[in-house]
Amino acid sequence: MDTNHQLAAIFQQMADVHTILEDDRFRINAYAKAARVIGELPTDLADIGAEVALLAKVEGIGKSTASKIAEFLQTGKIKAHEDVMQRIPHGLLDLLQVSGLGPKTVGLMWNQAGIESMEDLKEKLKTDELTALPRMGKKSLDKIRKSIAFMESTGGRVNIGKALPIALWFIDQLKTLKQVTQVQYAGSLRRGKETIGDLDLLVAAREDDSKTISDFFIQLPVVTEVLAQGQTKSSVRTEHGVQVDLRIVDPQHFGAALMYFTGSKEHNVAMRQRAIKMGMSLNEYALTKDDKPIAAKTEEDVFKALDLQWVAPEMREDHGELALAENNKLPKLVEVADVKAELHAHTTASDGIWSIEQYADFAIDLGFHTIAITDHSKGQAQANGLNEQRLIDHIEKIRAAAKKYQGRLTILAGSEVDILSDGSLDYADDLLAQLDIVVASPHAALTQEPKVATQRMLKAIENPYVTIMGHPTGRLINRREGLSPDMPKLIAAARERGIAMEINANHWRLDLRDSHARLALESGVKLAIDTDAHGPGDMDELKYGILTARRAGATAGDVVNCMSHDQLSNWLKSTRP
Ligand code: DGT
Ligand code: CA
Ligand code: CA
Ligand code: ZN
Repeated sequence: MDTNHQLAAIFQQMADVHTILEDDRFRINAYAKAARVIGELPTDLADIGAEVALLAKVEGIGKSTASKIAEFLQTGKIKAHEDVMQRIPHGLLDLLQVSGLGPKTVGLMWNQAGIESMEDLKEKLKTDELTALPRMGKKSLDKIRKSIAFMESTGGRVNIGKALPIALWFIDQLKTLKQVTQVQYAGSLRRGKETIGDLDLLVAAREDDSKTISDFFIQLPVVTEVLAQGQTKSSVRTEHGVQVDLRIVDPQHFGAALMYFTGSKEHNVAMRQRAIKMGMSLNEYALTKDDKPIAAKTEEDVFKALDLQWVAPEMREDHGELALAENNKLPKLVEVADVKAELHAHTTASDGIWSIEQYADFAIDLGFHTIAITDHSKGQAQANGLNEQRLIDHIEKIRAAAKKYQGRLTILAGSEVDILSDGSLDYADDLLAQLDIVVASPHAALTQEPKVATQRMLKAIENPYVTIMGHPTGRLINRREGLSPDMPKLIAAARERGIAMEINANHWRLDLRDSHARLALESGVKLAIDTDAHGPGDMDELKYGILTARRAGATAGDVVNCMSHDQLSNWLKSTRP
């Protein structure tokens, strides 16, 4: 985890814990603001260094926050944080993970009902006694019960957006050892799955050095528990609650080991069967024939010796990838570098923290030709959604910015229009007609019955001004189940209309999920991969959307964001009356 993320998490935790303790609002707001500002910062605070005066120059960071940051950069801790953590039972932190449970409510539960842990809460939820708490009705209790049941059904898997930075941090640490010649993450993370059971790291090194390496690994500061330490395999648990497995292999076997530990298990089984059919045998050390090694050093060598194209990790799920690889028919999967347009971004007009110009400059830096500004519609009052008059004014502003950037970047006037619970859109058609692009997404009524949800989405897709169906289930990974509409029906309707379906790249959403995106592609529906950016940092999320698209087998040709400028503008026109 990089420094900014660590610090943002610490400040957020201080804000939450002070809220639980009902401490003064002023301090809570200051910590919450610090968390927000640091989380969105484009520069790495570690690069600025532990100098209070310099840190305080960063916009949005005051003196007192700056001195805490300096303390963290010097010591790896913040005393005020450690002190406040002593004042609550740590079990309360688990409760904050429950969707629908904020720090205020957790504080009430602790003070007035003596709840100190998830176990306590579950016990109390067996009856309705918690309705005695202020603002806690039977409906709220049901929501909390549902959230807990959903969390438990996820089996402790970690979101990829949390797992990837942790893996990269470990890799950076391991790279500092001169004994390590190669290091790579494997497992479900390398396959780009939306959640990760545990992290699998693979290091190439001489056998003599493995003790030095595993000693270093288990003593890293984020390690809270050592689950196993052996000659070639060690396992630890980290302060983020993630298990990390480290395997140390001989450089000569690195490719075979990487292939094995990347999985999936099902893909490995198919590979082994193929090897056997060809009179060979495959394990985590090598591909061999009559006990003589044929290939082991790189994955490419092993695939080649089995008469296969190299299969991208995201496709290794035994979904027919070997048949494609055998016939040289694997798709050339889309990459982050193929993306030339962002079509879903929120500015300060609604709930974003960047202006139109800030997005435009950033898009130019990324080498994009187009960006669409799509603020929230009026139904999203909590996100400061725009009413009709504000949208009309905003369109004017966007047009003015577009003029200013003419020749360098196309700026499209758009909206993320709320799909209301009955499927009608939040603006009338004559207003939608003034926009270049319309992303229609559900934000509320996300517990509807599947049949009702299907009708709702179908009605939205039929609106002639919709260009992209945004995050159609509204799920939040590990947090909210969202809608379960009949996806084949939505996809058929989207195809009929010629509109795109979004893979929202935000790591909490990834909606369309991999399997839905695959269905869309199979029906010839184009994908849009957008970050739903609200400010700096958010556009880094693109990689998660790309991984999801790759898992679905998408090529650049399947993704509207990868079209050339003219293709995109023609496609947009083709979707509208
Ligand atoms: P996860 O951690 O649940 O998100 O999923 P993976 O795929 O990372 O699974 P993990 O960590 O249990 O094992 C990493 C890889 O090692 C797995 O993808 C394939 C390989 N592997 C582990 N156990 C077996 C096994 O019993 N048979 C085979 N063929 N491969 C295995
Ligand atoms: Ca794993
Ligand atoms: Ca593992
Ligand atoms: Zn949005």
